[in-house]
Amino acid sequence: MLGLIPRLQSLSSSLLRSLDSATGRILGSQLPDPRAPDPFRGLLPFELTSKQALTIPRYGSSASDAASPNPAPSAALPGAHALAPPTPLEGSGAPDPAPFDALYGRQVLEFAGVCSLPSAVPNPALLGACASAADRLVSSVYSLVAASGVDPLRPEGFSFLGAHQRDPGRLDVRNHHCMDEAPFDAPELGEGAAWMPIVRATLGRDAHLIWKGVVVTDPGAGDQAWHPDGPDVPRDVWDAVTRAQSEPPPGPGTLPPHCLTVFVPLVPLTPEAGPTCFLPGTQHAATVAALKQEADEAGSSGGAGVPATLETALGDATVFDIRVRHRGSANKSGARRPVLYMVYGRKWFGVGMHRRLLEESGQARVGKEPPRLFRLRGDPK
Ligand SMILES: O=C(O)CCC(=O)C(=O)O
Repeated sequence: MLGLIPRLQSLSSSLLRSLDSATGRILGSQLPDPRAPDPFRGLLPFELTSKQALTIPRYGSSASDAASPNPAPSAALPGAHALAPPTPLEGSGAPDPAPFDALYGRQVLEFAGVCSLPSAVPNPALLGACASAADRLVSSVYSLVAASGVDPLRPEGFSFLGAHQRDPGRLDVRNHHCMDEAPFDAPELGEGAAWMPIVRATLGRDAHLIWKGVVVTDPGAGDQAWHPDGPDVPRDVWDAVTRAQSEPPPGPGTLPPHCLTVFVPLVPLTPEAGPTCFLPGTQHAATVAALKQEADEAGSSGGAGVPATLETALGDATVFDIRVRHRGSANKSGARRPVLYMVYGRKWFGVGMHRRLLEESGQARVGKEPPRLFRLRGDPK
């Protein structure tokens, strides 16, 4: 009788797990197990379509406890910060939350290409100051565009160095010099950011910031087209750079991430404001092929085209591999929707290689940079 209770308990937990898995399949989202040696056993990357499935736990949380195969970053990860005892956040009296599980973060990024970090910037005052600064930046960029003789409201948009309007009502301003000034220079948005251990675990300890900017979407702007944020790095280029650095070449299959973007929405991304949507796993050629097959076969419902729609609360961050297809959705709220972003690359990947790959893939005109509108980060004053 005594032996029966644990057996019944284990039976009911395995029944619950099967039920969970069946419900997940019906609803289109599966949950990985961060504590398992293979967290994605039996799953396909495009099945991780819920925020919960893509969330990285913090060290010490029940989802990433002492039984985790991922030891604390200090033990396992060069470059990740040590698991320090919680200290109060400046001015808030609240304890500093434990770091995110960086090794699991890397696993999710390699598998699904996108992950979610709840309360990564638990500082509403800072985010509010960034939203106001983003508003001022938009006004100043629109004035500069108008002064250059281009109508900032023309339907075909505009493209200057660091300022692009590809779709009506959605302005992307990157590497403006103000990104190195207050409030954007806050440590929790820079080297001290909660995502940095995951970025370094994924791209190497010498990963570096390439771009920092804001995408600001006006009320009334529609859904973006699905897109990756840059061309793939061809395997021969990977092989050449790793050979030149005496590093082992990448293994067969999907190449590891070379560049990651971190989105920090400066307002909550509710269904009205327009969450960013991702097609998990689209950094893998196999997922892209499955998507294409679904598009070609009428009535097919393989699942590779089901997006992960990542609604966010203020302070949440989303990290993604730039090869993953994503899009900003329509802003149906009455307010502007600013998203701060940081783009990080492996030590050998930067603006120069990105530009070269755009030119080689026919996505940019050779040797023709767009005109400059303002002083960029790092330019002499
Ligand atoms: O605004 C968003 O949610 C995504 C923006 C984006 O992906 C882009 O501008 O390339």
